[in-house]
Amino acid sequence: MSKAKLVILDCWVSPFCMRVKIALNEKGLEYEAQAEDLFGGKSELLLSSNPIYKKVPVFLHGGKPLCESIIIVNYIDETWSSPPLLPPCSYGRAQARFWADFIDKKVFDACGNIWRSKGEVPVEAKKEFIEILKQLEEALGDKDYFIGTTFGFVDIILIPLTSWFFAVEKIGGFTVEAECPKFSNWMKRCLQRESVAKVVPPPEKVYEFVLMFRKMQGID
Ligand code: GS8
Repeated sequence: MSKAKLVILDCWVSPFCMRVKIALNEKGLEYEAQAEDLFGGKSELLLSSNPIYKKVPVFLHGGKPLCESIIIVNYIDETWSSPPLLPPCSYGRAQARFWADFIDKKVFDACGNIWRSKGEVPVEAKKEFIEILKQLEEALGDKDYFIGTTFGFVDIILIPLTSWFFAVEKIGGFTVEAECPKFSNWMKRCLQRESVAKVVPPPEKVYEFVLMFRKMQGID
């Protein structure tokens, strides 16, 4: 096992950074989270470690940078094998990666189409968001977690995004619990885990951030 220093270039409200921190917590690893000021000015370290996208998270393993949250979580799982986040068989791993990719392509943008909207939230935006959650709910089925019986890769990729759902619900005028009760129960189950609870901010704080961001962008 490697003992090199672990650093994450972080932003508390970023669901992508939360993924990396949850994965590190699941592995029981010590790390340093260095807060980036994404509005005021990014650090030289961020700009030099992620010159392509200039985004957080960046994960530095003994000073060597890695970018893109899903790639980082995969790397963490490969480097520190216990407990495993991905299933043991290649078919299970491929399924987990399919859902992680689906979540990345769909959920954040669908949230944004609601919380960024000016005036009345378009009915189609709400419909699309609920539709995506229903697809995820179907994939979850009667299981406690997405792939397998234990909390793992897909749960880590998805749960941070739900910290923005309260803001989405307030602005969109609906509740996830009423629309997707099984999904909502999965959320509650995951949020009780220590690795997650330590990292995911209170939804009201994210809502305040969203309201501030809307003002900054001239939406309100
Ligand atoms: C997304 C990272 C990202 O959007 C990943 O790591 O999975 N696909 C990437 N990071 C945002 C903060 S969260 O919205 C960011 O760093 N934004 C700063 C910027 O765009 O300048």
